Amino acid sequence: MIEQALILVKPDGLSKSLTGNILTRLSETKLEIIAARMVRVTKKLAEEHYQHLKDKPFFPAVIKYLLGEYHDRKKVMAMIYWGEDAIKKCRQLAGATNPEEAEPTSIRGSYGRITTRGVYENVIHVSGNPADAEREIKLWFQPDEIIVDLYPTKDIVLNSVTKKTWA
Ligand code: IDP
Ligand code: MG
Repeated sequence: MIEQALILVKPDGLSKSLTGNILTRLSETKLEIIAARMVRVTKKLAEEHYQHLKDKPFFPAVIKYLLGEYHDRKKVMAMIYWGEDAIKKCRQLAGATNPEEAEPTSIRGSYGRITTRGVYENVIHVSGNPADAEREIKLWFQPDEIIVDLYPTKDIVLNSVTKKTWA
């Protein structure tokens, strides 16, 4: 099935200069990158992204992790990978959630760690299933930032909206 997956290079991945290594590993999938942007993550975005973990004891720490509060790089690289079985292929290369249990040659097995605070710093996020992918892609991207029409859109007319443009 042709599907799409949201991929995030998390703050530890950026801080450790792993973007190139991660993209090289993901290129083994032969999937297409159909959107990419650097994001300064807000608390609201982080909490919405990890809403399924909100009752877990490690939730506050995972939010701080995604916000970049444990790293010198307060940013995340967000991408959409698109193609046959995109979610399965990307998750396979990413490896298990717990970096100690991840296959050693997987991305998380190679570069992840468990911190003394108990956070799994596993350098990359990959959507878990098509429904999560849709929810997450709509959180991280606007339709005109994606070069393929993934989901239905609508046109709205905005009045008196202030927008930054080049001076
Ligand atoms: P996933 O990223 O493999 O889909 P999720 O269960 O969706 O795993 O968890 C989201 C993120 O929360 C993980 O990638 C990891 O950074 C963190 N996390 C998940 N479970 C734990 C845990 O038991 N302890 C510490 N951090 C965790
Ligand atoms: Mg998940």
